Amino acid sequence: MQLDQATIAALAEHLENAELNATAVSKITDKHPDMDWEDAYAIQDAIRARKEQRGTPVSGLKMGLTSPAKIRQMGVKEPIYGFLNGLHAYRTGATIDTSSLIHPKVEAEIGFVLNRPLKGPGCHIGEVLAATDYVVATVEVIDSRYENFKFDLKSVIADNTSAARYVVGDQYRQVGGLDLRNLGIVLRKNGDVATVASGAAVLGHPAASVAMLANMLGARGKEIPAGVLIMTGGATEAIAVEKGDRIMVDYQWLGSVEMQFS
Ligand code: 0L1
Ligand code: MG
Repeated sequence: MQLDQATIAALAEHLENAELNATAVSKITDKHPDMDWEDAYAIQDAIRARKEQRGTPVSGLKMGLTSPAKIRQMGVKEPIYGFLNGLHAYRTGATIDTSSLIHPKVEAEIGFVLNRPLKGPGCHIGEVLAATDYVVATVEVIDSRYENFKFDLKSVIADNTSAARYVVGDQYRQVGGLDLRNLGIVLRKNGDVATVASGAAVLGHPAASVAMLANMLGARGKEIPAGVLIMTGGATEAIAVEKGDRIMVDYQWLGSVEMQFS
């Protein structure tokens, strides 16, 4: 690690305040160009600890940058992970207030819930599918705390991978007999098709994203707990939204997820 504990704590407070005040800041590597991957995840962990100390529940985990569409859009290449804030969970049909967000975007994701914990190294798709309780359609609302969504990988890891809100569908499906690779996704904004994708867009198979998460956590001595939501990363590129927009995403076999931005 390159940063001392006081700097990590100060950067966590800086980024969390940017989130809470819905105010964009410049990317933290501008002032800390030598920070490394461990520093980046340590800042994210410190943000999580600040929230948990205030009683905020952590409701799950997320992968980011797992599809070619996202990698092309953001120009940063490696999958990364973050945590989900239980106070920011919505059900399909929800209205989401944009006044507490900076520059929100939506992306369609496939969610997994496990019936037993998974830990790497060596976790693979077969193990994930055997441990899957159900899959569910989800939409992530991301909102980078960085000006104009401009960042590098370390800055965005520290900023909890732009996690802001998420919306969950109401159909829970077991994976047996489901072809998750060929699961089609159509995202409509105000009635017009904005983007389409299939499950294979996520690392070839969305369960590969869960396996990668277990392996990334395992490398840090952690695991994926049973019973929490795991978002596998945007299959589509992220679509900008603003007050008044209506988003509807259809997922083959998993139903739809809808939301209104107010
Ligand atoms: O969930 C995501 O894919 C977000 C990854 C971070 C980059 C971004 O803000 O798009
Ligand atoms: Mg995402």
